[in-house]
Amino acid sequence: MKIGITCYPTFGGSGVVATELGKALAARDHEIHFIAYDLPMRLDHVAERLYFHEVRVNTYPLFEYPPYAIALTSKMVDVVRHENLDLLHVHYAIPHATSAVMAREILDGEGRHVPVVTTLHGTDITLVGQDASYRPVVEHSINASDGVTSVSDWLRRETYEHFKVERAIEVIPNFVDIDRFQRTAKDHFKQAICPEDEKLVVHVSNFREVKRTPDVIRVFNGLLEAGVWPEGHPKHGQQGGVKLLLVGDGPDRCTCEELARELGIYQDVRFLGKQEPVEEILSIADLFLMPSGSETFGLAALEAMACGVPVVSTDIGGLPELNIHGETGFLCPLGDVEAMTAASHQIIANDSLHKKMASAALDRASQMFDIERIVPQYEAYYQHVMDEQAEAIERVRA
Ligand code: GMT
Repeated sequence: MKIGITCYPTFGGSGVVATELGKALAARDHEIHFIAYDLPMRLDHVAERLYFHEVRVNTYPLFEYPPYAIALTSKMVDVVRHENLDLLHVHYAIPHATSAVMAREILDGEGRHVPVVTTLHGTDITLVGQDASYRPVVEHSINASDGVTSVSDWLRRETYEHFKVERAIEVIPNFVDIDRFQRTAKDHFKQAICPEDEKLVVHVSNFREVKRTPDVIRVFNGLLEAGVWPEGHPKHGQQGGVKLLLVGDGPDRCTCEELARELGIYQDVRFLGKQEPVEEILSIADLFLMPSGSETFGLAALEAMACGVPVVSTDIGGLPELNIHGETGFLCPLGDVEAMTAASHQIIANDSLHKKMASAALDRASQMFDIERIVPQYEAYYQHVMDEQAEAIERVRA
């Protein structure tokens, strides 16, 4: 198939999923055309059957707000016409689904029928999409898509609850490349970050308010105070024994830096900024923290689990579909720093529990969310949508 993929190219789960999906589809002999305003973050190498088309927004003194959705629609039309695409797959409804539906209408007028598949990812449904300034258009674009998928069952239910959507929504969960996200020895980091073989807690996010990153600092502070030096270590019983690595950047980073300074723990926290490849860091972690206020799936937690890292997360959104309480980690009430600290301490201060959870995390990631299992679900869904459209065209002709 020849597939056009549109996503947000910057840091963020939907862009990562879209890019990894495109790369996997290209490896499975499909021709993939990314259509976005910038090169997607993880589209970091040239490969056969992978193409990138940049959307350029022409500015004009009259435009206070450059009309990106229109420029994207025009680019989609152009790429479908010249590359003979079979299908457009857009990730995150705003404005991608709207542009794709409009592009489809323009192309329909030329006798080209290109179905649109929309994947709902997160705040396009749970937050931004519900704002009155977007809602009617989001609702229309979902209903007008030829196929709609969501990344968790919870998100599917939320969509039905908050929007007038009658069409079927297929749940296709996020995925991870088990061969790439693997556990490795900590050796190369030992001197630089944990010279005394301290445990490593990791958090990866875009530091937006919804990620509640200051809670990561507070939980980590609680762990330091409790102390996690293993038995037999000369410092056993003392405070410390753990370091925190923070990957990513965004609005709350400064707040987190200030909080770490205020608590006097800045020397135990490393702010690494935007890092790729993230698997190098996850592969040496002992615990992953995700205290989010809203999370439709939690891709970063899945990537950690694939590296055999137990997860302490909030018990919200799609997270319980990923992180199994008491097996792959713990689920705690939203904002309950004490509970998250106790859960984290329980895992990293107890070697046998840690081992058990690490192995359960890896098993769950590989048995349920391996790329080899999920990508064929997208292929089958594309085929289903294309068959349905072909039948509908036949019916009209007959
Ligand atoms: O919706 C967002 O706020 C951003 C979105 C993204 O595009 O980065 O994240 C969502 O999509 C990810 C990939 O499907 C999920 O793993 C995240 O849980 C989800 N984020 C939220 O729901 C906050």
